[in-house]
Amino acid sequence: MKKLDLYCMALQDRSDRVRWLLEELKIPYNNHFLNRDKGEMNTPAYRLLNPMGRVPTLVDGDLVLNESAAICMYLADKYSYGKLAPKIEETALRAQYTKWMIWSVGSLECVIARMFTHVSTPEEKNTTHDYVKAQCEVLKLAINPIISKQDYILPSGFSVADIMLAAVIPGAWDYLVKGNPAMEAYMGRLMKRESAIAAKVF
Ligand SMILES: N[C@@H](CCC(=O)N[C@@H](CS)C(=O)NCC(=O)O)C(=O)O
Repeated sequence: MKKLDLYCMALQDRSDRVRWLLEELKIPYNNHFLNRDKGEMNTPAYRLLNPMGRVPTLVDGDLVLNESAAICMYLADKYSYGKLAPKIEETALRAQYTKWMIWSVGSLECVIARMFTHVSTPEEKNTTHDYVKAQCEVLKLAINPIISKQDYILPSGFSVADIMLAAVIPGAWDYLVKGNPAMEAYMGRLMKRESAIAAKVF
């Protein structure tokens, strides 16, 4: 099989979940590390792959894809359909899966990311952390009841939705995981996976 190409800045940016999934699927791939400070994400050649000059970008033959959640959905459908991604015909399960994939970036990561972007003064940092902490209490209302009663986010077992969640959750470890036994156990299970270790996600 021809190697896939994964563009990133480092192992622990938003390419982490894609790399973890590639390891789970045992798909051969090349990591292409781009140095933002040297302008490598701003070259005409890279802007053709990602017009925003961001990472990750996956190239699989003729397909060029951005957005980490979309890349993971694509890979799971193409290389692990019905295993790491529920089939379309499993309508209710697929709906839950899609919901968690979108939730991981659209509800969770966008909140956590504020701790990197909205912290330019000590006052702003305090306000941001208070906001993220409060939001995490709301986010826990969605996830905690589920991981308290089952090992993985879908009742069918481990899926790429767990990869997305486990890659994003540590960004707010103190607010989501610390002192939360269900989440500690959930993260413990996922952090032990050989593929996560091979991909150096944590
Ligand atoms: N929603 C996108 C976010 C992509 C993103 O913002 N990536 C960061 C690295 S983790 C980036 O490329 N930052 C460089 C920049 O914004 O200049 C995804 O999940 O792929």
